[in-house]
Amino acid sequence: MALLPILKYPDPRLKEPALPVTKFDAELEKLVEDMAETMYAAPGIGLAANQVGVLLRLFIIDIASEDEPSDLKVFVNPEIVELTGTQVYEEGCLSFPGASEEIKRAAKVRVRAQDQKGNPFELVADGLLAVAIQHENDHINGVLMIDKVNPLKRRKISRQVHDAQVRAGDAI
Ligand code: GNR
Ligand code: NI
Repeated sequence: MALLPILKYPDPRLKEPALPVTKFDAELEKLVEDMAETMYAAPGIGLAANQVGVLLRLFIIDIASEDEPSDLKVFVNPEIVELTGTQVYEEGCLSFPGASEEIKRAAKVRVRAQDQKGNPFELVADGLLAVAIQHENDHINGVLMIDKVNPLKRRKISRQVHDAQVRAGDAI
């Protein structure tokens, strides 16, 4: 197991669309394990492969709360096949430390994907899980939460990320 460095906005690699996974091998399983360790350590409720610099169509999600057993969901080559309704949720992103913003998305999603062994599955989700699936699916298409908001909120997010980096001592 290994902790992977998480790319931060405005790293240009976060804007690149990821490519389909074709090999379901030990290397993929190791990547999923390392991503899970990285997500839990952050802590976060989701992580897309391109956030750790791997341009593959793969993300993981675990929305279980601290007092619940972990519930890791692995989505390889996901396809959102149905979006219904709308909801607004105050989102954060591990690539935007210190920032959060209300984002409007579908209330309910139907997604088809494969697990890390290549087995296909279909899942219908609402609430936070639906938000997380849409957030992570955006990541693997090179779309970030800052791309979903108006220019005013965009400036707010940029400032929040910048200020958080200054506080962390890793920006000039
Ligand atoms: O940890 C995360 N929390 C979160 C909260 C509301 C909506 C989306 C998210 S995803 C985020 C982790 C992350 O950046 N995944 O890409
Ligand atoms: Ni994110």
